[in-house]
Amino acid sequence: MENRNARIRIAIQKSGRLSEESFRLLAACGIYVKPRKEQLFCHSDNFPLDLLLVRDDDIPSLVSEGTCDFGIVGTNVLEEQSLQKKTSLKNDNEIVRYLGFANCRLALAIPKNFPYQDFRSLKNCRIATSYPYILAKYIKEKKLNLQITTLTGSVEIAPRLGIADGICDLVSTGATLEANNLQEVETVFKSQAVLIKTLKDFSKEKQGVAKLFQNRVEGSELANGSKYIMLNAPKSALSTIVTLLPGAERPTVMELQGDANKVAIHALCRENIFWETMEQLKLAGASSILVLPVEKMMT
Ligand code: PRT
Ligand code: ZN
Repeated sequence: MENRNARIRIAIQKSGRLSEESFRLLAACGIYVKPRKEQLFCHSDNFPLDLLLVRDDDIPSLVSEGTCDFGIVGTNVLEEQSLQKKTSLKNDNEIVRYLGFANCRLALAIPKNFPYQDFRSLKNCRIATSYPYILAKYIKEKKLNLQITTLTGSVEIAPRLGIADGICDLVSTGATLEANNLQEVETVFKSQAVLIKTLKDFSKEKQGVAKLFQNRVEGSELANGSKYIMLNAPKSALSTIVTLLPGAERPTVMELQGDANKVAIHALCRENIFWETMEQLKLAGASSILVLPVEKMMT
């Protein structure tokens, strides 16, 4: 019978901007979970992992308390809650990996007709935000005096309602600010999704599963930004060509049969390869250039 203590539990957002990519990450790790409608707890049949589908705001504390072993959340939520908890609870989780999705920034924005020169123009202004702790830390560092008005949603309409002079809210494309006649003036905090892990102790069996899971996340992340390149080149161009390969480590170089002056070069590139790089390789003498995606990687 399967040992229940050896299953890991991960909290991810039920529905919202983090959900799709969180599921995609699990799939890239070869972990298949099929949540049924309205089901908050589901398990994977092919990996000892259970999923808890919740609101993103609940994820840091579920992981801190050890109800879940891992979680995927934005650093905005993590930072806000850990600044808030500094006065009460200790934050009991760690970031194990930056995941590179749900990128956004917490920014200060003001009405377009506001006479703004630099952040000192905001002195004594009322700023509406859902992130009062991150904003308080920022203004303390900047030695700026502001009045913070905490709102839980629809922050962007606060200036129009006359309850604030400006806002501090998450921005990704800037379309919401534009639609509300606001201009972005300062970046307060840059955010992206992260994988967090509890600092509570794991049983020995769970430790093994957790390590396996983290290795798969790392492997899929590494593979994500990597390409495998194969090309032929004159031996004399070898050193130039190797310097052109982005993020390549120790390429394999093989002599081509029937042509002692030419070699085949194969390399794993840890960065994307753009058309410009291929054109430069061709100019340096490379031919038959093939770029292949890397699906999985284990180092
Ligand atoms: O229900 P639940 O509490 O789980 O979801 P939520 O409504 O709190 O969060 P959700 O799904 O909106 O966002 C989840 C996480 O995605 C956030 O905590 C961020 O880490 C990240 N993220 C990335 C964003 C954005 N981009 C974003 N653009 N979160 C919110 N926005 C909002 C922003 O508040 C503003 O209203 O989108 C609007 C601005 O977008 P642009 O593209 O018009 O600039
Ligand atoms: Zn939320």
